[in-house]
Amino acid sequence: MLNKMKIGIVCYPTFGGSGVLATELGLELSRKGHQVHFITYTQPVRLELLNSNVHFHEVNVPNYPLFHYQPYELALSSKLVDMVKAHKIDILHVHYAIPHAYAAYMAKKMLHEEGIKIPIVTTLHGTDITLVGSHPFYKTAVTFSINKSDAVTSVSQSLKEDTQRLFNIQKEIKVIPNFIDIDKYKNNFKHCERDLLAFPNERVITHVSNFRPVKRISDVIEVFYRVQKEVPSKLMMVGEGPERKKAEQLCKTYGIQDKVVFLGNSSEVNKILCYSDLFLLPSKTESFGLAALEAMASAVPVISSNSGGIPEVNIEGVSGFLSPVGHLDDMAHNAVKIIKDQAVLNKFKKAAQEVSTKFDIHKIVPFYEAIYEETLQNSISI
Ligand code: GMT
Repeated sequence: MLNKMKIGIVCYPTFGGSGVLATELGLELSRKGHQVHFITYTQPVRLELLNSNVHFHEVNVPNYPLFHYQPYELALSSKLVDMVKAHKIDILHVHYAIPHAYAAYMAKKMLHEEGIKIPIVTTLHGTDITLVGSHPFYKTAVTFSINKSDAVTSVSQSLKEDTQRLFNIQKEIKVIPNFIDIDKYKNNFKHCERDLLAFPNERVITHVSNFRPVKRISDVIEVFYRVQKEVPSKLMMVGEGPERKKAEQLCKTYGIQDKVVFLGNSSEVNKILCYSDLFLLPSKTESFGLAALEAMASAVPVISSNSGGIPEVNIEGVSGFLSPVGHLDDMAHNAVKIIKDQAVLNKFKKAAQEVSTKFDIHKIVPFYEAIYEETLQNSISI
């Protein structure tokens, strides 16, 4: 029987995968009876249910003309100290190393001065390691704060290996894969308005991301352009980000703007996935690919690149197909193979959903609880 804990969660509250994962984790922990405190600069997007076990504490960074850069780490570490003391938080779980692990370590040191012990669990999500964290401007501080965490987890084996390759890490890194609440994605939208978006003879292809260069948004359009020439289809582009304009322009260049719908950020991703036949994720790198897992849980097969941790989620020939980054003809060929024949599509849909059950919230969250328990035990005995 696990003890009920008071857990502080620090994350990016936006539409990114790490924030979504952290929020879903906090909500599930609260349902299991733990008291969860989200400490972040705005209320996380998926945090809708404030209840007696879920609390949100906003980090404010006051503007001051002298500052060219606002010192968020400073405000966050002060807030962490105050919240740990005010709510007697047992453990801090920080998602995304930069700057959360660093700010948490500062808070830990400040609390130590007052005789308060607070262990820190850091979860590495991907870009904090592969894209941003390994930049020479950040690397020293990122290495330091990972090594100073009491426990470190990564969302895939691939990310663990990347971290060990790119940084001098002495700490053990435990792999705890991302998860989703499978029940939320079981098709409850049988009568969804598919007809509003596509004709009955058309397939619906979907992409969901933050439209950053790492997602290779133009590859999504390129693959779709090839596919729709062979199978009548519509493309749903869900999300916002710097590559959106370029993608819209590419659609115009190809004359397919009437077949591609840019939906912006949506809080109804599961509804959109419910009427999708195929999901595209051609990313340059992806530590896990939470968006692909959400698609699979909705019985949507995935055409993806084979980079990073994606092969740990999307299983070749079962839940979809994987190609080397930028192999657009191969991706399009595989996509057509899945969607052109209803029987084949049905087989992939079923298999994708089956694979996704491995990552169900009820199977994965106990691993985090075990890490908290173990970390707390170790910190008491030190
Ligand atoms: O995908 C992004 O660019 C956002 C980023 C984030 O931190 O929110 O996502 C990363 O973390 C997700 C949750 O663990 C993973 O599913 C994504 O694969 C990972 N993104 C990359 O590695 C590019």
